[in-house]
Amino acid sequence: MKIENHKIEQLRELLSVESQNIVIVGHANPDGDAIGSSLAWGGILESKGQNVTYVVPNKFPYFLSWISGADKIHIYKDKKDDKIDTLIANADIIFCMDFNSIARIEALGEAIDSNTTAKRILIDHHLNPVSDFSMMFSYPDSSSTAFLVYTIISELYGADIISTPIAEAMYVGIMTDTGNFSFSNLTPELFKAVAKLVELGINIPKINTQVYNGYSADRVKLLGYALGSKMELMQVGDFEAAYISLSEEDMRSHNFQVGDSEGFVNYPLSIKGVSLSAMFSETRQFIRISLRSRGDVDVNLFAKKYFEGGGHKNAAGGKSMKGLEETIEYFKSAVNEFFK
Ligand SMILES: [Mn+2]
Repeated sequence: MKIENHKIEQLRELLSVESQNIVIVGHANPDGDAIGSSLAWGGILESKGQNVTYVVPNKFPYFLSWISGADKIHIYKDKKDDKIDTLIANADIIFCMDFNSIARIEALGEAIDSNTTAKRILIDHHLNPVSDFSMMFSYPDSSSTAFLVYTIISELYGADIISTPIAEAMYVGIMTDTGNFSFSNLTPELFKAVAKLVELGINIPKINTQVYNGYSADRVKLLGYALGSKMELMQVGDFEAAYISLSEEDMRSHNFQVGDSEGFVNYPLSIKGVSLSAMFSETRQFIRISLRSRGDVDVNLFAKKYFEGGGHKNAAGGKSMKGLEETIEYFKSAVNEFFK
């Protein structure tokens, strides 16, 4: 990943004015990368004398709440929020982190859309960004937005400006979006960045424990139930797929908290031969779909074609307004059509 010099210089110029009102927005159902990259980027801007507000469209998982600055993040909820609307209206710059289209952040997107004065800048690694932005740092070959933020900061100010808490936030994004360094785009530059973060004082075992070993017992039982009772396998020719479905009742009976089903979709891919995994989670408004794949199986295209979604080639998401059973039947016929 090479960030063009003129973009860095444009950003430097823009940020040379101190005390600007800056709003940093992460995507809906924020994950480790959305939260980590937002807090890392905002932390640097704060250290440079900017007034920074953090907003996400809805709650983020509890195992991310230890990250320095997480207590400052505003949750926009589904309806309008006057306090945050005012902050957005008074913003000089809005940074959009880890998503590729204003439409993806629902009610919060409408608030941003009705604001006409702030510059909107995208920092993201998802495919096919929509050109809603005055400036775009869109690098789909970056394994995470947090790594992109690291690279931008290194170019702008040098990596030595990064404090240990900011380095931790970055590492959370890098670690979670690469599946603990097991997915694609694991470049030498990424490991050099991680080496630098270690130099800056991060404690990898500690971060690993906080993110991956900080679950409730109910969550671990829900995982057992999801894999033991709710996973199905299917085959189209020699193409093998698996899916998990969780109803609202399944989640309620396991005292579901936001983030509890994070990562479930990865487990079916550990079955030899399975190259597509899907998870369906029932919410009040729609069925949320998470997709993961191996190798050339392109779930970005699949999600775009059938589930109003997208993301990356091997990790994408989407939704369905049909009921849970109907969505699963639709998924099966879609797999039959797309991967035959
Ligand atoms: Mn990401």
